[in-house]
Amino acid sequence: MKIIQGNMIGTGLRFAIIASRFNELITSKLIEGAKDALMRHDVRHQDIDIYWVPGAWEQPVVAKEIALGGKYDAIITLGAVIKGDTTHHEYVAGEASKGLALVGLEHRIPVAFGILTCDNLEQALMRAGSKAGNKGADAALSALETANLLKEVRSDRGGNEA
Ligand code: INI
Repeated sequence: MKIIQGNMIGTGLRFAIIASRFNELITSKLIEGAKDALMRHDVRHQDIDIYWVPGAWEQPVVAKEIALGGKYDAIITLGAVIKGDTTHHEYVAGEASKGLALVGLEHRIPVAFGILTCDNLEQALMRAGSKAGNKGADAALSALETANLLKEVRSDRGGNEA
C-alpha cells in the first residue's frame, strides 16, 4: 500500500494571496494569519505576493489571471462575505466560491478558499484570529499541503503532462 500526501515544508514555494478590500478589518487579520503560517513553514517573505481586489466577487477573475501567469505554487483567497439586509451577499459568496473552484480545476493549481461566509461581524471576528482560530492561517496551510501533494502526484505519475 502506498500513501501519498503533501508535506508541510514551504521552502522554495511561491504563494499569491488575493485579499478583498470589502470588510478589510477582517481581511487584514486573515492576511496576518496566512503570512505567519506560511513563514513558520519556511516560506520566504519575498515569495509571498498580495493582490488586493475590491470584493469577493472580483476574486475569481484575478485568480484566473494569476494562475495563467504560472508564477505561483498556490493561490490563497482571503476575505469575508457578511450577510446583509438583502440577498446580495448570497450571489457574491456563491459566485466567488464557484468561480474559484473552477480556476483551481482549469489551471491545476491549489486555490485555497479563505473567504469567510458569516451571518454577522462577530462571527467573522471569531474566525479572524480569536476564539475560532484564524481561517487565513488554515487556508494558507491547506494551500501549502495541497501544493506539495500535487508535486507528489505529478512525480508519482512521471511528469507534469496533461
Ligand atoms: N463583497 C465582499 O467581499 N463581502 C461582502 O460581504 C459583500 N457584500 O455583502 O456586499 C461584497 N460585495 C461587493 C462585491 O464583492 C463586489 O465588489 C461588488 O458587487 C462590485 O462588483
